[in-house]
Amino acid sequence: MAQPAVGRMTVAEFLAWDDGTEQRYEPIDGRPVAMNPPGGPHRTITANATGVALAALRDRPSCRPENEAGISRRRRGLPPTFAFDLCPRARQPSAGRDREGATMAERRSYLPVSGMELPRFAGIPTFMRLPHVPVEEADDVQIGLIGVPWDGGTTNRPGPRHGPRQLRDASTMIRLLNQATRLRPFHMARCADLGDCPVNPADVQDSLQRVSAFYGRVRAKGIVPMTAGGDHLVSLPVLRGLVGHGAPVAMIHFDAHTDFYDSYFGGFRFTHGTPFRRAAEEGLIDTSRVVQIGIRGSAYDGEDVEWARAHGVRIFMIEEVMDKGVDAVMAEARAIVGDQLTYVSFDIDSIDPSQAPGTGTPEIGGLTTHMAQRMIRKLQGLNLIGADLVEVSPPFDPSGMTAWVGVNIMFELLCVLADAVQRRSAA
Ligand SMILES: [Mn+2]
Repeated sequence: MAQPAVGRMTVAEFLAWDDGTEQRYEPIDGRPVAMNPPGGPHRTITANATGVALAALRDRPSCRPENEAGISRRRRGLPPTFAFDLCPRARQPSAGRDREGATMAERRSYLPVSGMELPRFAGIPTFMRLPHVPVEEADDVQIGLIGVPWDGGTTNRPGPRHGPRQLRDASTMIRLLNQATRLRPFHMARCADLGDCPVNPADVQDSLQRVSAFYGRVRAKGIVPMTAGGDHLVSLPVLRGLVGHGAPVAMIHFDAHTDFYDSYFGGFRFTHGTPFRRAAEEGLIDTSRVVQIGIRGSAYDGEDVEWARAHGVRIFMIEEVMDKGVDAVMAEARAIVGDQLTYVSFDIDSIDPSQAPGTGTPEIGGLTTHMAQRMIRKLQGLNLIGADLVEVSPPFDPSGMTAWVGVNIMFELLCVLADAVQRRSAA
């Protein structure tokens, strides 16, 4: 086939195109990629070869003039391009730089699509309008936003399996800058939507294995996960994958419930009320460095709280939180986890149901959204290895308010995760 004229190519043209050389080109990261044939003209295509919809690609940061690649092009005196670039699979020998002098890192962009370019209600939603990068291709991603659409551990009102999709939609509202802390997480760490973790809605143990295997791959890539559940049992396989056979980690856990129960329904040990009992037994968390914040409500018998306290967990019941205030509580929490590797788990039901009603087990008298924001910001500087936001249940969230709360909590968590990533990579 003759080479098409320089300019835009369709996917079909790209796939059919043979430039008559040994050089082969293929997409990287499952996203639009650049193609600069050595010695040949710069070409662009209008969709990638992995079948991602054209409309989605138009929304990609790599297509936008304000993204890193665009800035890089401007810096080099080149016009911004809305087309994405294709990179030759076989690297050119010049230290990984292409004909225009750009490195691979400069070519890729992990910035969200700007609401100044494409309205926030438009386009195919990914978490925070980040690029979608499958985990097997996420070689330079530092923070992966991951959905776990599963609620097989739910004992009462189900629905968090629908959480990731609604959270992705709501997350299109999130912007770049945290005005309170001045952190810009997307500029501090390369963030991407790694998609949804595979699950089996009809089998608890199979799902636990699938999730832990997925997070094992995330860990192997050195990616810090920001998880959107899913019910709270999701945290167990996430910790299994993330900690593996390593030393138990510290944890800061926001919740109305301890989730330290032993079993339900006559000995069944895997529900969203038991994940941290299992995590403690399996050596995934160090209970002497676990802090729980916001615990309240009526209880079965208090056995969960007694067991946790007997194993060194610091439980801040909601009354103590309200009496002492955010700063004092978080100062003590920080002192307990110290510089240990620390996981953060945030159950949306820690927030008062007047502000976050869409959850399976609401308890009155909870944290306000503002308190939660202030508390998460106090995690900056800790040695964080990952975080989750769980129990958003769209069927009980007709206003969509709970998802708004959830994605803003995710953004606060992302800010402190990005800070941890940035400091570790600078060390
Ligand atoms: Mn919970």
